[in-house]
Amino acid sequence: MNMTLRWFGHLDDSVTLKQIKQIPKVGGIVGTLNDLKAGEAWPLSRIRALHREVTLEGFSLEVIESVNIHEDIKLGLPSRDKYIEAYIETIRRLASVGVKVICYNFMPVFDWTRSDLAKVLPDKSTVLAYERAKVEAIDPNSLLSHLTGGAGGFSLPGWEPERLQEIVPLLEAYQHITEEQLFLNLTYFLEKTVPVAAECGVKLAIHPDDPPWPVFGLPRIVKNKSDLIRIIEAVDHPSNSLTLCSGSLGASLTNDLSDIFQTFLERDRVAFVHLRNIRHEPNGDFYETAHCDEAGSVPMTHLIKLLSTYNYQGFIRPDHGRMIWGEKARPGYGLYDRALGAMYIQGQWDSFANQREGRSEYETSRNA
Ligand SMILES: [Mn+2]
Repeated sequence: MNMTLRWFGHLDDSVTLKQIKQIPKVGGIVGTLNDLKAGEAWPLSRIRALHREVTLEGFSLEVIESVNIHEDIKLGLPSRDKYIEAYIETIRRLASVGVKVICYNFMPVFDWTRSDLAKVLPDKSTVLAYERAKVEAIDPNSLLSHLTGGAGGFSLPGWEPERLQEIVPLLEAYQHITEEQLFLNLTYFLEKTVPVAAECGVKLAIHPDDPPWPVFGLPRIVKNKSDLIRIIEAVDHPSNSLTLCSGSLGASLTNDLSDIFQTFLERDRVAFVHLRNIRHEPNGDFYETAHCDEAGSVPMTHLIKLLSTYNYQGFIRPDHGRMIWGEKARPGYGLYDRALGAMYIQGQWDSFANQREGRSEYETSRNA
């Protein structure tokens, strides 16, 4: 397991690399160039600058999240080919600096949806939350201003205003796209990109829909186990891989996280893991919580044990954390709670590794 933390770059993150360096065991940064538009080939100079910045602080840069996919690819428009060409160029350039995994999603228009960026929990920490009734009562444009207004000036990944300027015509364009058509458009994209990724030693790792059900009537095709099986079989190659996100998949009460993790670990198609805990309300709404088992509905210890049992060698990161200790940061991406999450995951991992390898914890500490 390679522990990483997501970082949005020195211009767009309240958290510094030097701070992340003080979290034990975080060896890699999950980087991004958040300001680039979907469809644009990432400039090699920018990629190299990011790589230099991250490696100078002693981290690896082997995972990128996200290289966003242009809507024309998802819509299957004739112009998709030029955007796929640009995507392929980005894959090649990222591979040239040693990137191994590219996390992306295939959600139409919105990368993720929440009704609240700062729900107050009883201990006064704040978290992202989803109330179905609130989301259904609001039009997408108002939700956009609600969310960007509550983000404290930080850009929200996937909710960049430029990208969403054309929101109404985009929503109309998707009126004709069924889930079946969207899946065919994903397959078309994978058929072109996976061979290049394979040649470069890169794994494409699709992120599940968040939440894993249709929002604003838009089609969703990365919701559950059968969707994930269909996707990895569409182009059956290890470079067509998955990001398993416990918070996104776990938001649906019908998803069995234990079964999903086992299925794809067994098939060796997990390139990246996001561990986030959420708690379900009785009506199916959910809010995000601290990473430990008792804080939420996700069987976190069990999932870490599965990763250990399969001797998972890929990348992992604590996903969204709570905002605690008065921190001002991008919602979900504060330093403090993600650091606590990283240590919870790492502690469990060490404990299972000791059990698996028949070592006592005393030996481990003596050898350190
Ligand atoms: Mn995630």
